[in-house]
Amino acid sequence: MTSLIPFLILIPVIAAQLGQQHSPFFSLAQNSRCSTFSSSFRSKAFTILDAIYYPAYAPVDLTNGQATVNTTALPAFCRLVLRIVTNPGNGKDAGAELWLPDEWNERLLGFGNGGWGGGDHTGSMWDGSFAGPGNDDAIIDFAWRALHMTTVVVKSLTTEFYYRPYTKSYFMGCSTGGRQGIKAMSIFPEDYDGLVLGSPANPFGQLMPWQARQGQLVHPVGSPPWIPEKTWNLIHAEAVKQCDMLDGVQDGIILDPLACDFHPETLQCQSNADASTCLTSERLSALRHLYAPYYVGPNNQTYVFSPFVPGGEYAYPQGLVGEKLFRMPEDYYRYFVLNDTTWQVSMLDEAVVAMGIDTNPGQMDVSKILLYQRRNHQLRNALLVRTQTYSPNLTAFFARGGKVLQYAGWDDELVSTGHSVSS
Ligand SMILES: [Ca+2]
Repeated sequence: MTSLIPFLILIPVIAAQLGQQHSPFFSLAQNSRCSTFSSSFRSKAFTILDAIYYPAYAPVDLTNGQATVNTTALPAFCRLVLRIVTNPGNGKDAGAELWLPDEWNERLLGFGNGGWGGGDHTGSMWDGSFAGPGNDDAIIDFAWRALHMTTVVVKSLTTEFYYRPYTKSYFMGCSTGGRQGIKAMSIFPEDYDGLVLGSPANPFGQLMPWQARQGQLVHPVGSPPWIPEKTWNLIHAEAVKQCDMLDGVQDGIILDPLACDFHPETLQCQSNADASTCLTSERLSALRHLYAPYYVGPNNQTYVFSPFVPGGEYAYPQGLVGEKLFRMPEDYYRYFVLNDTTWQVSMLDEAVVAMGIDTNPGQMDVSKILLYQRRNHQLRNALLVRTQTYSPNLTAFFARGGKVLQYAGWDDELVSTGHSVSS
């Protein structure tokens, strides 16, 4: 049994106003119920590791490698620490928590993960080594299974705890959490009635090579195309200068970056210029690629992912084009796709890109995204010959009245916005 722990908290939504007082007797009863519940409700589907009652406004500090929770602002609740069996065949399980407020409005709210949330709790949320090599159960749990199994269990537990069922179930997630929500809508349309999804890391098999490629365009640090942070500031000022007024308000904000036809060549260095005050031809070339959609394949006909947009230059060096290469793509190919712990991002080529998309590890993307059709199964001979439309198929979710809000940040330094914008 491995220790894959997607840190999912499902919180029955708090009905009471935070300032509302509870009677001492009521809290005492709830405290008792919290402590006895774990021994009164047993199932092969899960284990309750711990049950802790927090009085109203008690300190709650659960900060660890994957989550930051440190507050005194919560009403009284019972916290259940769970292990959810995700593969009964081999005992594979995943971690989750269920928070049950004393006063409940009969609604559930699930929270998704970020980064490699779904990895080992003892490591960083950016460490994907939990997945391999060859840990298929961990990959499937990360892709979709742990969330679904957890959702099923906590719905049952909540009903038992309150002696009545929930009326609505909601989900919130950003980045990886956004992808989790899209996947849930697609294959388990009954799991949630409404979802709020931010900057979904989706399609993951296309996001990963794009993230790797953005870094490769400027690395290594100090090489001719490398763009230092102070130069990014220069580029940002120029982008704002060119496009701020497109929205009619001079406020330093480019309201619609897609309307901005940014020409960074206005910053091109003239002969004998100080390179810290302008863009060399190598930097300018890198910038053009960073701000252009990522295509691969014969004649660059196959779309992979959307680009950075003008206006976010103060954020981009904090992410994919910073001094330290973003780790997720390397771990994705090492542990999820290639089972090769020596693989490095500098080895990324179009055959590896195709391999990742074709493999779709754990079926984590909402559908088999057939951007590529390989002529045979030899990686070396992978060819990119076909483009198909991305189709998440959310018909069943919407047919039952499901609702979703999706948002993205134009200046997101890790997940560009084009995947959330229809044109
Ligand atoms: Ca403006």
